[in-house]
Amino acid sequence: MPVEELEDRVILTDVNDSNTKLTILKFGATIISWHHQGEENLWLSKAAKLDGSKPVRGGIPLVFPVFGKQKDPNHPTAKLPQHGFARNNTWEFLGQISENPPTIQFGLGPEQLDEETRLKWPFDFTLILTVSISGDKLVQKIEVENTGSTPFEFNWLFHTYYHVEDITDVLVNNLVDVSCYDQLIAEQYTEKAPAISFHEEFDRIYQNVNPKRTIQIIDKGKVLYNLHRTNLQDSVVWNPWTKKAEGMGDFEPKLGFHNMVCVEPGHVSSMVLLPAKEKWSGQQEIVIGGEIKVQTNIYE
Ligand code: TA6
Repeated sequence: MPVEELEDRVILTDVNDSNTKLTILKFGATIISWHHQGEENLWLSKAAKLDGSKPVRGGIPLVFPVFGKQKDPNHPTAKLPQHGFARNNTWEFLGQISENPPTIQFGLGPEQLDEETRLKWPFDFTLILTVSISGDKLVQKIEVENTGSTPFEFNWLFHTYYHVEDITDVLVNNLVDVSCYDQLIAEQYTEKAPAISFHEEFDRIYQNVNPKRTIQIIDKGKVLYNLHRTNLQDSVVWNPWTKKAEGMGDFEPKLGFHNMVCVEPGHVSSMVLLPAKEKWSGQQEIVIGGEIKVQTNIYE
């Protein structure tokens, strides 16, 4: 059965392989599991709350309308919690829109937010998340509609936690020569590493990454994941390492940072301005395996 709706989650199964499937929690419309031929591709904390008491630690949380905490105290998103409210509310399951690949949708609007959140961010909007699974490919598309009469600004980001064997063997490539903001040292610079490696806490926002670049997550010379982006100009790369992992109560096991890397496409280095009655959309497409592709700025 390609689509199975349970009380708190939906299971989406590949039409050609019952061991290739997604589990999407209605809370946050968070993908908490991606099995490909039985192998899990996402990292989920053993202490992740799946009961709606807090955003899920792991899988693919959705960040809207603000990434991180808004630095401008006068901005309409300034009163919202870190990473906004999309990951922290239950979305409505809208059903299946396509048979092959099996494709489903979830929706979020002001009517699903509590009064406090609506007062903090008093805009009329609709979010429609479209999710599909097919063979070695997972596709997530977000559509943001301003259904009100005043423009609003927002960030969007797919906060993807990839599963890896050991972070110290992992490389993330094709971000060389890209401008980035290093959140750890609050500095802006150009990435000069041909491929990123990890040996300490890592938290960088790569800005305006050419859409022709495929960001690859490579483990011991083998491509694990290829990230293709549509209209998502930025990508955050994050690993909390020891200290940050210890500081997160819902991050378990504490050494689990060895088994995960976040590569998070979005529009976060600036705010998207959405005029009244207009729509914006962005998509991430993740494909498993394939060959290493070395792309440099000759593509720009
Ligand atoms: O995406 C990276 C990041 O912004 C890090 O700075 C860290 O805060 C991470 O998100 C997790 O944030 P969370 O609110 O889920 O603990």
